[in-house]
Amino acid sequence: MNILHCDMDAFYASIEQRDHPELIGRPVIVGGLPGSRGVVSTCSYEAREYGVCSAMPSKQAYHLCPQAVFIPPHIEKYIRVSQEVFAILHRYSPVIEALSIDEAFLDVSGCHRLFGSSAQIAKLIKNDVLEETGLFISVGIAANKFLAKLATNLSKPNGLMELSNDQLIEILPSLPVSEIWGIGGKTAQRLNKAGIYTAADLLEFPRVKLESLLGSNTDFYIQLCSGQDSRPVLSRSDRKSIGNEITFPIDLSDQKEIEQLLLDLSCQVAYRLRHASLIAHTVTIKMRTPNFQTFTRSQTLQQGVDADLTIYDIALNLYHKSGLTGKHLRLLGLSCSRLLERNLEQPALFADENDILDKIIDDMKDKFGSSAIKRGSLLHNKSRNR
Ligand code: TTP
Ligand code: MG
Repeated sequence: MNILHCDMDAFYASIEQRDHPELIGRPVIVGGLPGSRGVVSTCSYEAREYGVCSAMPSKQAYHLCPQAVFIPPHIEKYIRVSQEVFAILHRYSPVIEALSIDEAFLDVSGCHRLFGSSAQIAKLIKNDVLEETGLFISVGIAANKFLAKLATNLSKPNGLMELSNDQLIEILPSLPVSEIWGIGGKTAQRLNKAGIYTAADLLEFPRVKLESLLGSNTDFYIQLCSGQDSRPVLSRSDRKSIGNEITFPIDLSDQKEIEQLLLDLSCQVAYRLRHASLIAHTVTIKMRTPNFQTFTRSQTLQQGVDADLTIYDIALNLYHKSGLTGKHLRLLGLSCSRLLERNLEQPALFADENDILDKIIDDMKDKFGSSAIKRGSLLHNKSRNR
């Protein structure tokens, strides 16, 4: 059992409780204020008892829990704490894959001589995090990433769980499909409609029919439902690609709308590249038609790219040449691969003229959140606002 999944408890809300001790033990909601059109970023476990959760409109949260203390987010502070937590994680393994501001996988296979068993390493991490930040982190231990994350979720808050094979046999079959990593709300609904509610239901379902529900990911989910996951923990420099995709609420064929979404995806992916100080030598777009056929188109470039509009130009060109313009699509994706550390590549002879604008946009996103600023042409994106 060499994979650890670490995730801070109620991250933003716990930081606010730590900094305002009078809030300890009370329902605290970080996010938009109740009078605004904002949403909940997160809330303390006390507020979760009333049904409040992340991404819920703040108005609804207020309705469920009017006595909660609402606090606007202080992102810069949360980033600072995140850096402290990641510095602690780096003490215990060089193989770390960050998943978000407060969550990471560690592969500790090579670390036992120095620090002891996986459970001992988890305890050391929990102690250090509590001592140095005053916050709780939950740690799940298992043989692979999927199970380690499951162990964390099962043990939260202030959890530490090593998922044994016996526990696995007991827990996994009845696990709701909505709890399986990567199965979002929409897919879970589709599965439920077909009578698949749990991992065991999914494994019993005829494979051919399953494929019409899960497409090219069918085998991957079958493996997860059997407790298998062969994906390695990838530290940043091992990362093979960075990508985002959108499944549309209804199939889209409007070329302008699809182009806008490509621009949106290009900006999201380019931002992630720049944040990781990486540049990409291959840009790939992925399109899935309503009958679940998936098409990809790629371009490999001599000079690495990380600018919003450069990536968009390439993606747009790939879309125009794909033979799928005007066709209905149910999913659109964009990914960048053949990644190189930015400072390892010779700078381009002429700096990309978009660099300065990207830098300004990045600074604003870092300060105010990734939805705080968008390119003007994205503001009227109908599908995103549906
Ligand atoms: P999570 O780890 O998903 O949530 P959490 O740490 O608040 O609670 P727990 O892990 O104990 O369930 O997300 C980490 C932070 O990311 C969270 O504190 C706030 C932010 N966040 C958002 O801003 N919006 C969201 O929709 C989610 C899910 C998280
Ligand atoms: Mg968390």
